[in-house]
Amino acid sequence: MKDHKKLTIWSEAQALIKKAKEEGIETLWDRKRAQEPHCGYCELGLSCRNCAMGPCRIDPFGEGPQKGVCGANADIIVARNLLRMIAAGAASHSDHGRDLVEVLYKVGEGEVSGYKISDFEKLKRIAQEFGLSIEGKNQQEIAKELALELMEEYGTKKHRLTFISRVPQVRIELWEKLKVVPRGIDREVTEAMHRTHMGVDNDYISLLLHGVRTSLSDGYGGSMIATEVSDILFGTPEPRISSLNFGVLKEDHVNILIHGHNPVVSEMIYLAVTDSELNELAQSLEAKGINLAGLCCTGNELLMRKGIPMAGNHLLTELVIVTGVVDAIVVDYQCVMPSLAEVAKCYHTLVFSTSEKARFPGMEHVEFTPENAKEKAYELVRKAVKNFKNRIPSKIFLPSKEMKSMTGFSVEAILRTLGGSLEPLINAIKTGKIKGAVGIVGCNNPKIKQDYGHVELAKKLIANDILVLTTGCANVAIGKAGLQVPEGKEFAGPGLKEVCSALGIPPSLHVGSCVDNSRILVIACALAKALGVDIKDLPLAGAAPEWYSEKAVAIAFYVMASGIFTVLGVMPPVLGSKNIVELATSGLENIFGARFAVEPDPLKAADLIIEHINQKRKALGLE
Ligand code: BF8
Ligand code: SF4
Repeated sequence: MKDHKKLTIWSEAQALIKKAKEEGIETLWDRKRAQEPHCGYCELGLSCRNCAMGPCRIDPFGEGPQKGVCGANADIIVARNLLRMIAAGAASHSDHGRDLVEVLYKVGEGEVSGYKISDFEKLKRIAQEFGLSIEGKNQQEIAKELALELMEEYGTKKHRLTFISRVPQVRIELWEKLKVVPRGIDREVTEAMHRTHMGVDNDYISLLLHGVRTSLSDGYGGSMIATEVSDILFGTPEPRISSLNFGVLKEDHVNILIHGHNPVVSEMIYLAVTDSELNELAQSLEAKGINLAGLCCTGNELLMRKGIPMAGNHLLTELVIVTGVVDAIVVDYQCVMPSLAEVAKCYHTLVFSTSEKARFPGMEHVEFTPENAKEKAYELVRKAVKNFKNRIPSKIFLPSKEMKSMTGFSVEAILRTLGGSLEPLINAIKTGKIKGAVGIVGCNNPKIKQDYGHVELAKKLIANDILVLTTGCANVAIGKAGLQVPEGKEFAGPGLKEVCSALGIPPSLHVGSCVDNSRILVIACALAKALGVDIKDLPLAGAAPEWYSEKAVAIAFYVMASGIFTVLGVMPPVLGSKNIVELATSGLENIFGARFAVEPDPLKAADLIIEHINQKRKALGLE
């Protein structure tokens, strides 16, 4: 059976899976097969190990136990598990944001070399948004004061997070009524862990409302901080063309991959890779130069700001090593499979971990701090260059296909493209040239043929004149399908095609990494404010066709709570509670003006979204 063809839509990836198999390399697809069937209780959300009276499980068929030892029923257990997923996701995005805030503080203190303020205008703008006076203050002073304000967003002193003010007033009032306005980022995450301890919150609705509050502390807190501070430190992205796929690796160059999420590490590696002395060293070892490429979200960060190409998304991170031409991978944290070092052992690839909080067996740990990051980056790049000579020629196989992709659509860049205001976009929506907009976000999950969900959903939406915005791993998929270059307009319906031609933009816009979903929130808020309506009234939707991570659950919740219909391609572990399924797929509509749907078939998911957008247009009087 040619089953490698069923695992991913890309022929180059299929060829590498085949090569891995021939070379005896185990991949995530092999391990997934070994795990099947997955535990049914866990899939339904019906297992609990929150205390040592358990673990407990609820029998979904009603024959076995219906309560845990403490008396928790299916609703309570499913809700607690879901809240813990949201808390973990919000914590991950937000702790990443905190690492950036600490760098900003140290730049303000003048303690770090390598890092600097790249967008002073944005620094001033955000400082003013926080009520700071900038009069007569220099860059460093403002950076330090803003960093201290941002640290306070994580605390417990505030009535509500500062960026909540970006939200339309009607939505804030709704959140206030429901008591879901986030007060402090760490506070909501901590409270989520408290509420889910045995004997605390045992009302599934109250648990899920806190889930909403925790997710909002991510979307309008940790993630938004991560985006804004990354822009201040490393530059606000602008549209540019770069490339995607395994073909961005170069056989005659030293290839270094950066993987993870935080630009604090990858920006320093970028700095080292552009150093002339290290490039001369590479040439002296018969390489033509040093080639840097990205994986996952830290790749998206460098792609957005520096045009550094992307070798692949989540499920391709093992396969990229199988090419035999990767001289080093530098990882920070999140979505880094612990298997990478195992795969690397079979080739000459060096794998380095860099974060104090993310260790991996078999990786060499070179710890980065804001103070030593530049020096450590040079050290790692030097090691990678010297490793070029250790390549094993018989193991090299590099599928050379490379796809062009346009990137860099920050909110600022979108506004500039539109000529300074949202008016042209609003007009295009009003006239129906653009029917609506959909964020396609999130991961890969081996439960879905890799990238099939992303690509088919995006194609059908743009063919129906719906503008697509992408973040995270969805971006690589949709970019490789040719939809993120201006020529991609050929796939678009006539109205969207006309708009793309006039503006010179693709029908699907890359807005960044997963924390950059906050950019989509900013646009949605600004559109609603400009039209004088709530976000729920806009012809918008969100989709995560191949999500896998707890971060994606947090994202799904803050998108829904913002009033945006959200379609998931993979079932979350909730089917064990009829009440929660009913609430998520219909009851929420009456509370937040938005709900969830789960639809693994991307073509059917597109139909749900098109229907939803048509309804919203009708309600706005825009048929
Ligand atoms: O934050 S999309 S697999 S890389 S979780 Fe991970 Fe999912 Fe990719 Fe980025 Ni986001
Ligand atoms: Fe069992 Fe309750 Fe403990 Fe969970 S919290 S493991 S349901 S006793």
